[in-house]
Amino acid sequence: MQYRHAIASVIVPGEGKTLRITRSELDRGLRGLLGAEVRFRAVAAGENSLVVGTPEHLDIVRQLQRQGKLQNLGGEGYLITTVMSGKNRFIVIAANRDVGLLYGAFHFLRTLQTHKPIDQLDIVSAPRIGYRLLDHWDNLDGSVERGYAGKSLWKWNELPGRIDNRYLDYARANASIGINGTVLNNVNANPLILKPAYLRKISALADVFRPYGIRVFLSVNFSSPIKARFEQEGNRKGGIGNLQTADPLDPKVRLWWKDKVKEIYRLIPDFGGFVVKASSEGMPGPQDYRRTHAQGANMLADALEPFHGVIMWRAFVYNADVDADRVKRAQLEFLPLDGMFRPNVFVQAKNGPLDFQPREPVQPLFGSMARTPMMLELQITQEYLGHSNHLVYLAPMWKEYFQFDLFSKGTGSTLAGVVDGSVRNSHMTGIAGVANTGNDRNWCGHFFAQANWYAFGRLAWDHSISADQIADEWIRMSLSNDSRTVTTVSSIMMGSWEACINYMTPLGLHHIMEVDVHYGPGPQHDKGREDWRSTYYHRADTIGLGFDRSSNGSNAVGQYLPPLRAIFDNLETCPEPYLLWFHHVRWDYQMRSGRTLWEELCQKYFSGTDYVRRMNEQWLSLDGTVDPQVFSSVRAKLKQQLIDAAVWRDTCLDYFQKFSKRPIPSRK
Ligand code: GCV
Repeated sequence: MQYRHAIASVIVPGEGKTLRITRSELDRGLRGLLGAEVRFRAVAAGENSLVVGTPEHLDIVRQLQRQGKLQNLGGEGYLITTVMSGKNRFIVIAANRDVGLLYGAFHFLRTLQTHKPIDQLDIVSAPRIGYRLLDHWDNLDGSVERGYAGKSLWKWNELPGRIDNRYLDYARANASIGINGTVLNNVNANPLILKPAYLRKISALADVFRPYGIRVFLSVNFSSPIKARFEQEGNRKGGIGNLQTADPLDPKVRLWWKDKVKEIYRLIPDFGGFVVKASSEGMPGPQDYRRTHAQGANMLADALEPFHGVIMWRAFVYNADVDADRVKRAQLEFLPLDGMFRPNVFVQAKNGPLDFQPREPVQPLFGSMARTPMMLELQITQEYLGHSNHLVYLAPMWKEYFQFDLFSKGTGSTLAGVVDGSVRNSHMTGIAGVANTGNDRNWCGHFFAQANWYAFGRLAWDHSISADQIADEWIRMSLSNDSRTVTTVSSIMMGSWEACINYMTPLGLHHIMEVDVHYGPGPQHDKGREDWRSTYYHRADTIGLGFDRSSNGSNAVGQYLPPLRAIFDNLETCPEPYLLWFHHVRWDYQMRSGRTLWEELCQKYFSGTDYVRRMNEQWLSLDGTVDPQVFSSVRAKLKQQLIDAAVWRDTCLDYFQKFSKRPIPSRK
């Protein structure tokens, strides 16, 4: 009733695609939420209204502009404020650009849908990070690397002729959380993506996404300019050109890329740029020609620079032949190049130095690269966290990473501050999330995996929002505003990540999953390349458990800045969540709880599994209060999660017990 009274009409003047979309989102959203038709008017008509516009279209917004209220909004920010006009109350959504209005409209709809008061609004919101991208690891054959939600959303065989309706819903969903770019294809890039036929398809997608503020980016294969000679390697190394080399210093190669980039911009004037996985996991790169990452990245950056495109050069590198400790490799290869990259190059690193494990310390490169914009890569798809079978709410994990202090400019140099540019006063800022979307009916495989897509967008926009708040919003919008439901679901979600760590890799264990599929436990795995073996990482023996990365071991701790390196180096001060990441610890070592390491390990595995049992019970208590289809699909997934958690617990404890030779303590 209150909302209906406050929104007797809606005024969104002006033309253009983004404004039309804003109007239609408000129409659709308000009709659903208010249960009534929405009256759109050209001008105010002596009633309470929702008024949406830029200074170009509305007097009331020009006034706000004169008062300096639009000053800090940039191109994407917005404000939502209450303005009295005589007896009438206007809710004004104002922005400098149309896309800000779209974001503001979604914020307003969220406010209603989560049942927040709207009588005295005073919301100012602008993104803290510039590039907020989803990275799709989608292959051209429709498969998705590490995708657990069906096939790729992109129907390459139908494009550009047919525009699937889902592209629009994809754009709407992303715009509603502030995502402003999409990398369409896998970083293990097939060079064919740069063929003219594909570029036309991509251009059609870019046309769909553009009015939603979403720009298109591509992953490119460094060997693209060379002849397709290596098809037997699954197209990883072959190219689409006719050159003999992809050497970044070769003038013909540089020209090839310049021409290709021009061709792209002719079709897609706002094309965003390239992501490059080079000299990494068998992908070609500058090192094939004895050139550095900087030389490779700069060649591409030079081609993109005239069009304001950027390079996101990944730092996901490791080489067992060179290093005794895989996690050190990125810093060893990249730190010497700090300051040598062109201004339109990001070095893009995963949150941790290994590979999206359930928990890692932050990649030290974020602290040490002082003169290169660092882009953060998070993984929304749950490669190592139970795929789309396990309910694991990732916002608490991402918050932990964001809040991790790297001490690059003294205390308070958090990862969030490095990524949003505030620590180093830099303006090139970016974050990417490896998408968990696919063509499954529910988009993400697990209903609750949608919460992770949502949370990624919300945190990319504003990393200061709490994980609780994001869960609360998502639950209210996706399930129910009923307070018991909200509290129960929130409690399931909030502890789910820690539970997953506990039943998979507690106390800093890592990379002990089954090989290749990365789903179940595989602590015994001891074959094939060394740095893919579980035994390489856990180092269990009769003395103890864990990888010694202290100054007496691989000295990976030395890659962190003081005082962090000393804190991690010392067994007594190393935070217990990272203990076995940094230390080989005796089985009888006394933990802060008073238990021995072995007892603590058992306790963690049991507590993780117990939490999943409680999640099952809590969910069952919601029977009848949430959508029945959602209820039954989540119930089935939670049952599976409990089975899997117990398998993890029992496999790992049985295996480690062979070394500890201690009894598994009876459970309390
Ligand atoms: C896209 C891990 C994954 C690979 C992935 C790679 C990467 O190794 O298992 O599937 O490849 O990371 O991020 O490049």
